[in-house]
Amino acid sequence: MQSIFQKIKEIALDIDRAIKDQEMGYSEQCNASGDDQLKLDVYADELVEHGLKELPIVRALISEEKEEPMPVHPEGKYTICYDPLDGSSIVDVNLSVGTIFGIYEGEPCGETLRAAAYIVYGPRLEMVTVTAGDAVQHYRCGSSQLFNLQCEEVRLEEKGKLNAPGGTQKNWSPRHKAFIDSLFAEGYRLRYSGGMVPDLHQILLKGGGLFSYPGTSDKPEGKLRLLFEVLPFALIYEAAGGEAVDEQGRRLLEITPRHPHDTSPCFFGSRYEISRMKEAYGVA
Ligand code: AHM
Ligand code: MG
Repeated sequence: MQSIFQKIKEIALDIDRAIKDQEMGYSEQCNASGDDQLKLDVYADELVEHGLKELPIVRALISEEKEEPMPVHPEGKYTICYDPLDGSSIVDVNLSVGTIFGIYEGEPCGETLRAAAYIVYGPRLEMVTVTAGDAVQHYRCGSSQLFNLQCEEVRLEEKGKLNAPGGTQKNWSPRHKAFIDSLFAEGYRLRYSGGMVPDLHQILLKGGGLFSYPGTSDKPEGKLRLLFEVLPFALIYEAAGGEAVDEQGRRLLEITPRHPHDTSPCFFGSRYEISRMKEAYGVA
């Protein structure tokens, strides 16, 4: 696993440079979920693919930007699913974006997820990693281009103060709206940038809160993809002492996607906010 994390650090430096230097316009393609691809999405995808392909331990790659899985080394152990540039719709306005990795052993699903990592490209370059069963680690890259360990065990508090509610409010269910309103009425503060990496990173490092992306009238299965976005963060939040569930209150890590690009409504938070969600949704 260390060879994969090491390679991810190298890829992070390459993508960070590309964000700063490359052209921002749209490519002429769209991805498997039907989103228009930026030239930067395509380039970041190539950087991840070329980097990870070098590792004999990698059996296959599945990218959010590609329709089909890509076989790599038949003898390899891990299938790595990744979102090369999450939040690409906010990269043009210079908000933070990220890259997310889920490292699976066998058919990718919650049960086979062995490790996860994400990179945040913000004013600083940071990385968070976890291997199943171990603590969540937080790194920051200095001017030496080295990732220095900032915290060897990131932990969520029992209850946080931040609320990051995703999706278009007009399309929320009345139940979801009432739940989100009740958190604000309790004193929670709105923190939502439109990038799940910086939004979840903020909640993780500030000790807790809730990030939600529910099923909506236009997207009943939510927007966020299981293999590349939802499951890696579920592993990280659970390992940090929080919880990650769907609208039935089921652990996201118990979900098996039927298709690599399947999405799921999702709720990530510290224990208190998730217990409030389960009560509000009647799934406690
Ligand atoms: P992307 O992978 O196309 O960038 O979309 C994922 C992003 C997440 O980072 C973010 O949480 C979500 O889309 C925001 O969606 P919305 O604007 O509907 O709240
Ligand atoms: Mg994404």
